[in-house]
Amino acid sequence: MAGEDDVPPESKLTRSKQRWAREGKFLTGKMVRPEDQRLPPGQHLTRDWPVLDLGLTPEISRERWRLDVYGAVENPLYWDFSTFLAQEQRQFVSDIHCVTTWSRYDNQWEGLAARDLLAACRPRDEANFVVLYSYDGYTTNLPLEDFAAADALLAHSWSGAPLTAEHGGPVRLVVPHLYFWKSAKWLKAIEFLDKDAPGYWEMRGYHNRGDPWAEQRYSE
Ligand SMILES: Nc1nc2c(c(=O)[nH]1)N[C@H]1C(S)=C(S)[C@@H](COP(=O)(O)O)O[C@H]1N2
Ligand SMILES: [Mo]
Repeated sequence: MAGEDDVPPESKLTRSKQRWAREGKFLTGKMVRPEDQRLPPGQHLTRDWPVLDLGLTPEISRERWRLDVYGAVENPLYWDFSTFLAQEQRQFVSDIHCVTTWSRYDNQWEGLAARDLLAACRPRDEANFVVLYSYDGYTTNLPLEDFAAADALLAHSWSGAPLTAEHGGPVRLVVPHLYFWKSAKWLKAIEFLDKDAPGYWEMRGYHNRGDPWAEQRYSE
C-alpha cells in the first residue's frame, strides 16, 4: 500500500518553500472574486510550464502503473492503465495556479473525470475527505466536494500528448480551482476517509484547503 515511510529527503527548494510558508512570502492580503478577474491575487502569468516536485521524478511506465482506490467506498478499485483508459475519457481546459505565484492559462487535459471515478467507486455516506498518494511518496488531502468538482480529472494527456514523467505521467490529478500542490503527480492511490488527514505540504505550513481566490497559501 502507498506507504508513508518512503518520503524522500528534503531538497533545497522544499526547505525554501517551508521557510516561505513560515514567513508568509507572496501574500498580498488582496481578495478578488473569479468573475472580476481571471488571475488570482498575487499571481503572475507564465507561458512556459515550470516543473515543481520534491526533487525526484519517479519513472513509472504505463505498463507498471496501477491505481488503487480504497477506504470508505462501496466498490474499491485496482486498475491497470488499460482498465483506466477503458473508462469514459473526457477533455477539459483549465488554468493552473501555483502557490509559488505562477499561473498558466488554457491547459488542455484528457483523462477520467473525478466525478466518473466517484460513480465507479461509490463513496459511502461517511466519506468526507480523500487523500491522494503518489509514487514519489507525496501525499495531499482534499474535502470530497473539492475532489468532486465538475472540472477535476485524473489526467493522462496534456495538449494532446501523453503527460511527460516530469509533469506527473502516466497519470496525475488536476483540481483547477485549488492551488496546484493539490494536483498530485504520479498518482498511485486514492483513499476515502471520514476524517481529514493533512498531506505533505499541509503538514509543512501550507493551507489545508488552498483556494487561490481567497489567497489561502499558508496556514495561520
Ligand atoms: N507527486 C507529487 N505531486 C505533486 C508535487 C510533488 O512534489 N509530488 N508537487 C506539487 C506542486 S507544489 C505543484 S506546484 C505541482 C507542479 O506540477 P508541475 O511540475 O507539473 O508544474 O505539482 C504538485 N503535485
Ligand atoms: Mo506548488
